[in-house]
Amino acid sequence: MKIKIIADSSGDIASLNGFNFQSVPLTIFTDERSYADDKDIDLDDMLSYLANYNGRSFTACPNTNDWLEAYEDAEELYVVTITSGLSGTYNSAKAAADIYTEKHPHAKIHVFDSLSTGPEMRLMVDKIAELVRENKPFTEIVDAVTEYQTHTRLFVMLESFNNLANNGRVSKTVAHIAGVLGIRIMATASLEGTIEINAKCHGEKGALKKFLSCMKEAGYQGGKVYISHCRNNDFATKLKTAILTAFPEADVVVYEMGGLCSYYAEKGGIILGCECTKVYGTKQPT
Ligand code: X90
Repeated sequence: MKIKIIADSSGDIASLNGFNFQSVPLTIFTDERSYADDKDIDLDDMLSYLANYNGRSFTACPNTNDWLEAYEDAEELYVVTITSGLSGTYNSAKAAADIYTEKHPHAKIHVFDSLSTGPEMRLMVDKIAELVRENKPFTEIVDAVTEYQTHTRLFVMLESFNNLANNGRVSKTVAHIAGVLGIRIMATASLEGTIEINAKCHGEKGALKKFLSCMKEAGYQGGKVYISHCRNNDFATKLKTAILTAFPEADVVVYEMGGLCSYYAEKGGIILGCECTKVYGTKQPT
């Protein structure tokens, strides 16, 4: 069996040790330029260009052909996408999966709608890898990962919501509040995979406290945590330390966001995905 694990580029996974893994890029556009969110993206260039660009900017999901190229040749495929609540990525991956199984009737393919993004997608991909490594059968892996999704959460702290608001992913009111000096807004991925505003907080200390209290409320008890940041290693590292102080056995990894997440989370943005003991809804669209 040729097994392949695939995620779109919002998952910020470059490679997966020992696995046939591929990241399928989304693209960031202005009317003048485009940046494919692949391993060659120049983030410094993109961020400084966007900071000085006054026109409109937007993003696009991979198309069916991009997915089909990634599926090519594999017989057992696990695909993880950014939330269908904010992006067409899941639908294009699904459409490609239907075409693929028609052409290759013996292939097994499952597309997981993460109902989330970034760090929470990483947790899901790790779980898939773990189960594949254990030689678990396809349906068992699909069921276990679907269940695992109900035990993971995403928390986000952004200093600006301008790109999200300008692209209709949150209301202009949210962007306005976030624009007030010193105010940071904490949000979470809702059960429908949209952005749900949780709280406003002031300053760095307030923000650290809020992350910890949100995690504890979700039943975090010291499992895996991924923290991604856009040019904010300082806060991400402090957050890691705060988590390790409260939960010394925690497994916390900090990393830099790629293009898509950086575009929407903007400079200073922090996205945290963690394992939780409490169940968070059913997490699958009906
Ligand atoms: O299809 C496309 O063009 C991509 C659209 C993606 C829009 C949202 C990306 C969000 C990235 C910032 C906040 C994370 C909260 C996610 C909650 C589900 C990261």
